[in-house]
Amino acid sequence: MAREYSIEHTRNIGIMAHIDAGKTTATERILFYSGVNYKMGEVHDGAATMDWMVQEQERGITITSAATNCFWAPAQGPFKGVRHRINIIDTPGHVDFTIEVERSLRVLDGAVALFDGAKGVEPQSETVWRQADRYRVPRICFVNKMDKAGADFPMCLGSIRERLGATPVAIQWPLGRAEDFRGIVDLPSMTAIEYDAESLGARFRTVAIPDSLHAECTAARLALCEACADHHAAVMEKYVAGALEAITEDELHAALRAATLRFAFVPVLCGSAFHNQAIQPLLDAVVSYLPSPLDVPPVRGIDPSKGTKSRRARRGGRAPQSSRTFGEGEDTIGRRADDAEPFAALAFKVVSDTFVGNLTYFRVYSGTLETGSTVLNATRGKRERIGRILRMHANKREDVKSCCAGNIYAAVGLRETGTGDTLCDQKHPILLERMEFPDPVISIAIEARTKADLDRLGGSLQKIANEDPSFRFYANEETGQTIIAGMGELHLEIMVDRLRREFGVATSVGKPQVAYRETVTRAVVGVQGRFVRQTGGHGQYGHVVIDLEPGARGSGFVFENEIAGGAIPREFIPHVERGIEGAMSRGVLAGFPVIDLVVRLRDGSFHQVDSSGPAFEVAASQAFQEACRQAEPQLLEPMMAVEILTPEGYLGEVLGDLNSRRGRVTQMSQRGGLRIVRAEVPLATMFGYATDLRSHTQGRADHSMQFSHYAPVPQNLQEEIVSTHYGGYFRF
Ligand SMILES: Nc1nc2c(ncn2[C@@H]2O[C@H](COP(=O)(O)OP(=O)(O)OP(=O)(O)O)[C@@H](O)[C@H]2O)c(=O)[nH]1
Ligand SMILES: [Mg+2]
Repeated sequence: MAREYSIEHTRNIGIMAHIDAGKTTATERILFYSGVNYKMGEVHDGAATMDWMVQEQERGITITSAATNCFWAPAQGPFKGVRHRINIIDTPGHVDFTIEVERSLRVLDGAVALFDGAKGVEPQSETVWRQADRYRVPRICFVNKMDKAGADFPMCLGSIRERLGATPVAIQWPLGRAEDFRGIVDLPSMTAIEYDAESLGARFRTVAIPDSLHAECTAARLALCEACADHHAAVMEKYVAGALEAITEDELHAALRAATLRFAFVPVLCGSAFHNQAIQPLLDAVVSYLPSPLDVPPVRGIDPSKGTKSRRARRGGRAPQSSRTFGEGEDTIGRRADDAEPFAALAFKVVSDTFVGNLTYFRVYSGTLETGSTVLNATRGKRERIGRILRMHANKREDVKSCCAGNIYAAVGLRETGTGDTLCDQKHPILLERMEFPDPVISIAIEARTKADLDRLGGSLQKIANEDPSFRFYANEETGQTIIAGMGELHLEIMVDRLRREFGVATSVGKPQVAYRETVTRAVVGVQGRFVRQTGGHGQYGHVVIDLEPGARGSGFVFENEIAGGAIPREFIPHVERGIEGAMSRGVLAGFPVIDLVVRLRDGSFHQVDSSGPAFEVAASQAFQEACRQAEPQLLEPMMAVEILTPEGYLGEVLGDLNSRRGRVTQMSQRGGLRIVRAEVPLATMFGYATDLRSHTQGRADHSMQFSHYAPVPQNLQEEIVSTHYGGYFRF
């Protein structure tokens, strides 16, 4: 099969940043300049190609990550003039949709981190930066909104250094600032470029660097050469000799590429997406410095017939700590980004589409696949026939006959495949590392309005849950209500809206509730669980002895098997673990999920005839519940990291209000006339905060908040919650 573009000339990139930094606007410009779109879609007109959902268009925010692709031949750099295929994923900035960033990072090779030029690094940018660190995704930075009043490029470089702990190296310098912003100075070539407003920035011209900028740009180029010296012999030689003028553009581009791929530093560019300035050099930089699939290590997996690595249930509501793939080890298999290798792909997103049914997005790591062939879903041990393969442009699609290594596609009509599943060649099975998803922190009760609504409710919720692994639903057995749970108020609001519009299910909605957790505070040893039934013929027998101790916060559930000498036969051990996991979903204190503990299976006994897996499950569950009762259980509540930007004059009100919400201020700083307050506040007191803050400060303060960690609930509140919640609201 012929491939249109070699792997070397393919880029899979994501655009990520705090809410409203301009990711979607930048992506729209990319599609315009690369010739995919003939018109520019504006977010605030509800016309952006990438924000195609109604809810996105109404609110002017991105909710779900959208994939698209374009072609670009850079005007400079090591690949000058060579057409490249760029697959782009535009991600949402709002923290409630962080799952979208997480799953995108898993399948991308490189990323563009965007910043608001007047604000520098904002909280959600910090979060996505750490996520990208975890997945080892090389990145470049683009300081956007240089046309805004207060835009300050050096301030942004400083905040990248301080807040992200990264080493920013400017490769451009802004030409003018705020309303005077008109282009950039390209530091490797020391040329200034002005963008023409009439042609929406499509035309540009080279102008002389204004005298007023000469000193700044010369200093910035010196810093660039110094940073590049370590990554290129010729640059080093000339730098040491003081022959800065002699360092060529090509040498600098080569050094920049090497340094970016090695995570030595991050190149920083600037521009204004909205005013169509300096997007083309951003595309050049994507091709020049970000990796092709060949530049990242081969993906690793395990042979599915050999079972999974030691299991660890994460119930802490915390983002997973896993790396992109399994590490290199004896029992893992590597797959190079090569069409000749056996097929291996990861499904990272499932969308139910009104026209074509289930659309499963996947990233091909190795090999090729033709339509009509059958693959193995190694995660579920099921076969799937690939009837249609599509290449996606936001919500538009193009049929392709085959797909090849290093690209992103969507398959139509897969029945068995969920987010995070591995698809592979049946003859060469491989299981890539699963994705882990954060657990919901808030929930609300919903009730169908009519009988007809009720009939459709379950199926519709199931469809939404298939798409979004951070969304859950279940029935509250006590009240008969349906509970939906997710990452924040906005997340749930959007889901209720989707139920109504997409699925035609009208619901009434209750008040949001916090997803509490339970844990234990002291270690107990030698707790017995015994399940014995003597019924007529075949009986039941399971017996375990366990130790239980508190685990580190965020550690989830760790199970250690210390059975030696066959006190419990090997085949029953997984049942013991499953029994405990089951019991953990409903704690002994108030029925909330139990997290952060270590269970050690020490001893037990069995019966030659009567013992069975289910009997051991029951015994383990009983032992666990008893151990929890003895281990002083404690209620945990989600704590939010809140950042508030307020004019000095409202600081008193803001702090007083935080105090009344059981908040603890962790840091205060200043930027211009604004105070930045960072605090840790229990989620339970933060519902409706946006409205309250607006009224306290006449709409002049701004805030953002994200889940930080679980912390013990103060004793007096714990008693109150336990007495009102017993029966368990949450079962995930
Ligand atoms: N002044 C100015 N405004 C911009 C610029 N880029 C984007 N905007 C505006 O900022 C707002 C947010 O832009 P989006 O592109 O939706 O931002 P986003 O990062 O995609 O936002 P989310 O997807 O919701 O996280 C819109 O009103 C844009 O018109 C820019 O360069 N300058
Ligand atoms: Mg967006």
